[in-house]
Amino acid sequence: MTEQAAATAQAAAATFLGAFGLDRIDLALVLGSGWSSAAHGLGEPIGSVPLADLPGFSAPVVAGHGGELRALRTPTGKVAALFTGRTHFYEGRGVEPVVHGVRTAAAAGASVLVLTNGCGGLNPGYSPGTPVLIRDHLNLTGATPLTGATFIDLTEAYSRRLRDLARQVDPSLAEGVYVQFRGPQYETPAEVRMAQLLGGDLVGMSTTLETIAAREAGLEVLGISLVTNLGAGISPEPLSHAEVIEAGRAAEPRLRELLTGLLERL
Ligand code: 8IG
Repeated sequence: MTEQAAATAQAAAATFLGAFGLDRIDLALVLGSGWSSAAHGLGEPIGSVPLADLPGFSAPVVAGHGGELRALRTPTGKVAALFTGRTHFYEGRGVEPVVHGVRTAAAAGASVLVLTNGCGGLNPGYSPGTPVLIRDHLNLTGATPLTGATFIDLTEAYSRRLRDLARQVDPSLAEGVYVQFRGPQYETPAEVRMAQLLGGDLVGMSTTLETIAAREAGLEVLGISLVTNLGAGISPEPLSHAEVIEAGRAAEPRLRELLTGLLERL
């Protein structure tokens, strides 16, 4: 991370904390496609700021990818910061804006980061609407948020402790390897077969760069994907943004229980 990136994250954290008279947060949660309605009403609201009002952030571009940072109190009295949207690598502004939220959460004192996303499923057994815990990832973006000789260990990038905690809430949760492509186009059927051959279970356009930045910052990471569609070519249907929205709607009760149970345990 550059000194400039660290300073901007510090400034954003100070602005956010100052807006609500908080001295620190305990954890942060990033909502991906299909997750926002499930997170509605989670915890006791403290307040909310538009991301665009915080140093280093700009408004997200995709409809349904909201752009607020909310502070809320969890049932155990911890303070959580909830990002209702994220910046994606495919927006073309480079890696720094993609991981700025993670760095801001770390600068604000968070020790745990929950990253959620909507993604394509590579395993035909994952029907749309299935949440899957991320066990590991393949970063196929060719990018990294790290600068210089920053040798970060990713052996357990996605915390086993947090995955076990999530399974206490929902023992039926599957676990898989998340493959990040740069996007914004979805994969071709040949790319989907490649990702399957490489050991992937899930394909998406987020999360891996954020996880790398989180591990650099010392955050413990829980990644949860909502499979919203099968990878291209697995089913004869073309991919549509409408099915992404619909899968989120259908999965809402299960995701809400999962997030609620997690907040009771984190
Ligand atoms: I939602 O099938 C969603 N995001 N790369 N592939 C990729 N990203 C996605 C997909 C998908 N579905």
